[in-house]
Amino acid sequence: MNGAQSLIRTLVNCGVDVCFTNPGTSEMHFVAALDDVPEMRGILGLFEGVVTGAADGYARIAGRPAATLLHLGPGLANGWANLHNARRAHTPLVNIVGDHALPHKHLDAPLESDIEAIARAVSGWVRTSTSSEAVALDAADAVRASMEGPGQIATLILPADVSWSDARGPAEPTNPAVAGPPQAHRIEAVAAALGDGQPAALLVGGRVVRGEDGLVAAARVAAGTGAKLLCETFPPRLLRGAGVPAVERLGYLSEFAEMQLAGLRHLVVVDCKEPVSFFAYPDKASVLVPDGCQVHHIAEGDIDPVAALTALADELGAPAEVPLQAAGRPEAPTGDLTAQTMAEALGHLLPEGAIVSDEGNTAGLFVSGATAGCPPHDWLTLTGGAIGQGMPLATGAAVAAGDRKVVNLQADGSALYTIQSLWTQAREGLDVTTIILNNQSYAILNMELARVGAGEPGPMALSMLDLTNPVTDFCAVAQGLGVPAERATDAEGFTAALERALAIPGPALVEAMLPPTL
Ligand SMILES: Cc1ncc(C[n+]2csc(CCOP(=O)(O)OP(=O)(O)O)c2C)c(N)n1
Ligand SMILES: [Mg+2]
Repeated sequence: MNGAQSLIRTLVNCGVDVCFTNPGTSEMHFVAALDDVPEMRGILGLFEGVVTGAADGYARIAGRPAATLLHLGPGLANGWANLHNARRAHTPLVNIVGDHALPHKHLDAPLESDIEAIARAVSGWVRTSTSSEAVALDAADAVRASMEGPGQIATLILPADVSWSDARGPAEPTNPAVAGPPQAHRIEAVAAALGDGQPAALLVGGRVVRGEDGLVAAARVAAGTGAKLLCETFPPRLLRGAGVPAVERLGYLSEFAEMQLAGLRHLVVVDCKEPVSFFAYPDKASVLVPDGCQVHHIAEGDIDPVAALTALADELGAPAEVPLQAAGRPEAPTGDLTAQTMAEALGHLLPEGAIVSDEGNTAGLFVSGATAGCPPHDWLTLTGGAIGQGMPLATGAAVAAGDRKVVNLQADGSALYTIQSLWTQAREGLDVTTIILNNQSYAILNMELARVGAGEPGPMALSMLDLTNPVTDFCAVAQGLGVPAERATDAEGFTAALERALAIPGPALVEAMLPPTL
């Protein structure tokens, strides 16, 4: 057994049996070893941003890490933006980054670079494996590290000679530390503070909103105190729909978020960050917690946030029954195809148990409202603001999804960063319905241009935000990458095309032609 074989066998022993890859020469022993360990499913992505985003999407749904295989520093750097999003999502993810053989490194061959430096900026754990005898233990450590706390990125750098030299054999898994129980004094103090009758809100995210237990615990606290229930702006995975406690997401626009938080005296923050505005704007606040509002944390460090919220609800004597989202879908829309009618069509048709990868950006504004009463589904969002995530995330989610349908709500500009995700979807037969929101614009940047006070834009400035020359033909692109596609120009046509696409048990794409602004 060589190092690569012992590494892959160890990953499988540790429960990592999907590897999204984009390999090169230094990873050829790893690639060859895939046939020796048939339990490992290798999935090729045609750009590293697809590979890393897919690994993120996979873990958000599977609840356990996938591996990536990346080619030295440049491969890792190409995949970096979606690793940034995964880091923000606290996604467990194991990168295997190939490197030159150790005796080759000092020669400064063309692909030599400081891989550890690039890796450290997104990884909670980084190690370069230095011998084929140690690589199995290194791999087991990497998997364990990826699952530490809420989840993080672990990067194992794999020199080519560590892959090709003789190894002892695979290693067994080691367990991550389990989350600690809630701290009674903390819970009692927050319960007492919330008892003062002043305006309060709960801001929850991360693990709290992934599943029913957390959402019910949060809704109980809200019901028991009269506190408002809010969710972080971009949760990694939000369970929502009919019969599920509904949470209101904090707005992306700081003006809107400030209105949601106005007048609060207590803000209990659980498994997410205290709210700050996405960007700084001249003469506007960056910190969104209102003056005079006390911020409380009940589950810092390694404490299980759902257990802490449940303990708080119990401490408050909160009711067991909480308000649940009522069922309901919009009627099939008619007339012009707009962001609003597109949203209604999706709400009309969204399948039960769907997984939505949402990179809809401005044209997706009304979708949350239109789908609120649909049967229960999971919503995956752009956690780190680095666009080009939606299509890779949908791809990886579909690998983990079993028989659940994945719907990718995808803005046009962001689609064009990682459009080759479609090829992987076609090759693997993944059940993803992509809705391209073709507004032929970087619409949000037109809005931001005005908001930042950059002055009256000239024609050159405006052309930097305009995608009309030429207008992308997404149907042609999709078909070229092996995915059937239809273009829709009115509400009835879109609804019918979406219904047909959803009925296909594999990838399909609908291109919604939308006005350039909402
Ligand atoms: C990696 C990365 N590059 C650039 C940006 C800046 N950026 C933010 S939104 C945007 C354009 C989005 O356009 P589109 O996806 O079509 O959505 P729309 O604004 O039209 O709704 C760009 C370029 C970013 N957020 N991330
Ligand atoms: Mg656009």
